[in-house]
Amino acid sequence: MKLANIIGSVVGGGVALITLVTADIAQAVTFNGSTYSLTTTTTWTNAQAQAQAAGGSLVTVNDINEHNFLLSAFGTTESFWIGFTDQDEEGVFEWISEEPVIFKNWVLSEPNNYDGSEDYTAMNQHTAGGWNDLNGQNVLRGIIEVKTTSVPEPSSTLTFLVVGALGGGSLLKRRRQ
Ligand SMILES: [Ca+2]
Ligand SMILES: [Ca+2]
Ligand SMILES: [Ca+2]
Repeated sequence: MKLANIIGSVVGGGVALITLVTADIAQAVTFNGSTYSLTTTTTWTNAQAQAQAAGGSLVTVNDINEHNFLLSAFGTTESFWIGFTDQDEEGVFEWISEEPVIFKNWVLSEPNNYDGSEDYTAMNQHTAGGWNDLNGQNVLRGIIEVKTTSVPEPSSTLTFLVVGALGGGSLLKRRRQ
């Protein structure tokens, strides 16, 4: 959430919104090149929309270190939406950020796609840090992850764009590198 958005909210006079925004900023924490904060209490899809509006997505838990960090930063009792979903293909959970699936922390017997309608993952379910697939219409706060370390643009991509802009020869140019 940018300062301009906060000012906009103040000008707009949304008292409830201001309170939530302030709380999110207070909880923003950083770890290993990412900044984390919380969405409002809402459905998975809306939580993901809030994360995208903040420039990121619902958290991708890449490894045990990030998992442990999340538990220390946000606690082990409240359940939070994370960015793990099988909405595209039943039973195939993927990160909404499209990062590779390396780490998982399902609790025993999960994911179970209960009632045939569970495609979205929450952490701190049944156990500290444990994952469970839920119906996305449940309302929880979600953990937003925004990458704060920018990856420098590869020079080859830059050359490709310049050559392309000049009109032609881009494939040839690219192959030579
Ligand atoms: Ca991550
Ligand atoms: Ca499912
Ligand atoms: Ca489940």
